[in-house]
Amino acid sequence: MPGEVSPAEGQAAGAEPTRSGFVAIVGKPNVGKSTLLNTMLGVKVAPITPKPQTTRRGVRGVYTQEGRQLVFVDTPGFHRSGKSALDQAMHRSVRDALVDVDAVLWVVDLRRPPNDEDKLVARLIGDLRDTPVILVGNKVDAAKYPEEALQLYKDLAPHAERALAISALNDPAAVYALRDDLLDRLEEGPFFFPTDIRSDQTREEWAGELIREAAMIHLREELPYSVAVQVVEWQEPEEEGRPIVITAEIWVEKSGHRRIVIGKGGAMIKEIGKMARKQLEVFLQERVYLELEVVVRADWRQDREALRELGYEP
Ligand SMILES: Nc1nc2c(ncn2[C@@H]2O[C@H](COP(=O)(O)OP(=O)(O)OP(=O)(O)O)[C@@H](O)[C@H]2O)c(=O)[nH]1
Ligand SMILES: [Mg+2]
Repeated sequence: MPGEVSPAEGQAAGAEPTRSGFVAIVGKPNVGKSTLLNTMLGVKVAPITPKPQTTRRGVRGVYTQEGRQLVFVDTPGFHRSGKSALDQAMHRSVRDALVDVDAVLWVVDLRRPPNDEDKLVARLIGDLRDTPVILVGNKVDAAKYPEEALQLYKDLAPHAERALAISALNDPAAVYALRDDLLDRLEEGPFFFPTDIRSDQTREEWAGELIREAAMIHLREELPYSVAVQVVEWQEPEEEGRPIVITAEIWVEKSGHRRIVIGKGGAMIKEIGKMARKQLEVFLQERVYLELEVVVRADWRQDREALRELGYEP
């Protein structure tokens, strides 16, 4: 994996050698993996929604501090695989993320005891022999019996080297303590990303994820899962005071879906656009004009070519 990106600057002559490492974040859907990543980095690199299976590709988030670089790999929630090509691509991206990493964070939801999906993840990481696994019990802020729950998860991962209870959403200090622990154990190695880089996504991919996040939050039932977003144009303003113009396609699988995403008199697409634009403006610190088009791309979830275009194919 590290071979894919070229080592960056950061090793000044005579300076201390740099330290670096990869950390995979895995777990079943909706436990808070992407929230944990975003809190670790202090910026929003990954989309978060209350719905399971939000993350679809293994996004890398980079944290660099004083000669040390941690590369986190956020992964799609590991779930009982459906038959679609998308489901299979998501599974592969979890398995790929576990190859060649220096540590694995297994994130679980302490509000509930383990279920079959957690057991699936436990089996997956149980096969890792030489990689340290840290069990991260998340959502402790909302858990009734956190200690009991954490113990049940520990029983599923007897090889985990430690277990902790945190709230990725509400207790950044606990997340930073975990980050410091990971920084402390880094071994000597080159930086894999330039020091000012926070993720391996292009700005278009990142913006597309924020738009998809807004769509997933607004849509119901099966629809959040049949939507994909492709940013097709990004125009920086030519004059001061003008907005950045971002043009994106929202892909749906059927023309019936298209009608729902557009909504009565365009009400739904307007809401989605408003939410996405606000988020984009917060992070870009600039005005944004968002142009959204809903496109029917029949059965894109079964279409390997479409999955490649969307970057979902690992
Ligand atoms: N109460 C509470 N909610 C949390 C916490 N962390 C995350 N959440 C919520 O859990 C939901 C899922 O969070 P995500 O970060 O998208 O979860 P994920 O594991 O990345 O989900 P997938 O990408 O679908 O696998 C969101 O509604 C978050 O706000 C936490 O510490 N406490
Ligand atoms: Mg996620």
